[in-house]
Amino acid sequence: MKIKSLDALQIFDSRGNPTVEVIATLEDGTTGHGLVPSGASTGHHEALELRDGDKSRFRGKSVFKAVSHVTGEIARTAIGRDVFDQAGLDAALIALDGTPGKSRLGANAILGTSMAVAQAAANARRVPLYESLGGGQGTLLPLPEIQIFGGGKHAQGRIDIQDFMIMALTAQTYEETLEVTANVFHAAADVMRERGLLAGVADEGGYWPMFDRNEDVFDALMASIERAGYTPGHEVGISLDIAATDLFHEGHYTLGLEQRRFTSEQFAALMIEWVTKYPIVSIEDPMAEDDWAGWKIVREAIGQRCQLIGDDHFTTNIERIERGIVANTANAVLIKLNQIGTVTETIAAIHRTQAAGWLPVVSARSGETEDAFIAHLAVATNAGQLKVGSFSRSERMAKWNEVLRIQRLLGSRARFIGAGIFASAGIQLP
Ligand code: 2PG
Ligand code: MG
Repeated sequence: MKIKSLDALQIFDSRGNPTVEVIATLEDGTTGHGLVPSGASTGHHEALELRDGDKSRFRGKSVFKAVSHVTGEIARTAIGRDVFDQAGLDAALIALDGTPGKSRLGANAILGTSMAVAQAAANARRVPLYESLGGGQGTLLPLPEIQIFGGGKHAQGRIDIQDFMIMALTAQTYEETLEVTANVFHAAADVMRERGLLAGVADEGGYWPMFDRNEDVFDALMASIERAGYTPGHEVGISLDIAATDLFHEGHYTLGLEQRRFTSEQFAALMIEWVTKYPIVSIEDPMAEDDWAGWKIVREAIGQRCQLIGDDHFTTNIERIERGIVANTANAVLIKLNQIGTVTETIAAIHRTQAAGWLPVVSARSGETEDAFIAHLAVATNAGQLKVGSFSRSERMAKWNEVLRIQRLLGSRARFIGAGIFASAGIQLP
């Protein structure tokens, strides 16, 4: 089955910023859409998101050039190719671009095409996307990591730490993880209201962080977990994304809210102290992207008892993941399609992570769309974990809900191991 045409348009993400949608049409009329997400706390090693930079239009953020690359050069390369040869198409797009960071055509143009073709292939096979992407091997429903408070760049720097999330540790089913989360999410609103701190939500749907100190969030989070009827550290664990790259300037880490400054060793010590003090089961980007020595300190101290996820540290880039595996800097990898820019490279990054005995965590971006591709990607690859932001706003709920639908489609083939995924990477939660 051949690709007959590619079309593209500028659409808008959950922050109201322009992004790319690609529509692939096959010779029998089957179509597939690819909607590209966009980050705010981006790593320097990510593939390039091409924006026009014309300040008179969409504050410089329009993506008309990327759109025209899809309908021009990219279409000429893709048309006539076999829709089922995703690897061949993605390799051809990488070669056509010719730069290491997909900066000529734009990773948004390339990824939109790659996703649209993957979806068209599933539609042509008349199977769900997870089935098509995973060759029928994907059956594991993910354990969600769900945000309760959003900070950092997703809350205009109101507090320094970016994501305060929960994980339902004793849930026996995917539905139960959502029930636990819904209870904690709504209890958190009650707690914030009573404290006079309720002020809407941040970019990913978690509560706006009206706190005086970063550590005050732990108190509010534990109170919310307890209010919902659970014991922190037993039914519900805390998960953080420090997004430490954003806190690292000129060789030092800074918590601006408290006007505290740290060396790498001191900041690593703070991360280790928090894991000792609070029921934290997972930390993403505890150290800045290129602070390999800092990562090693944290990994050696707490890597046996806590998931340590590299996001900016790895940028879904297999070369950086390889280097991390050799240096033993983490035990998990955040997986974001648009950090690397093709479906094939993303799946290869997941497989490399799994082959090392590490854990992949499939993730949304802070700027999202209504597309639920990542829910299928998580199941297709048996990744075991999914991070989509909070438990409000439809661009987030679209993904959580899609997993429910996938579960229905899988029927008795669906598997759920929940927090059992940690043990599979040798992580023993205390
Ligand atoms: C992250 C993501 C999602 P962004 O840091 O993990 O929370 O944020 O998309 O802004 O990089
Ligand atoms: Mg992150």
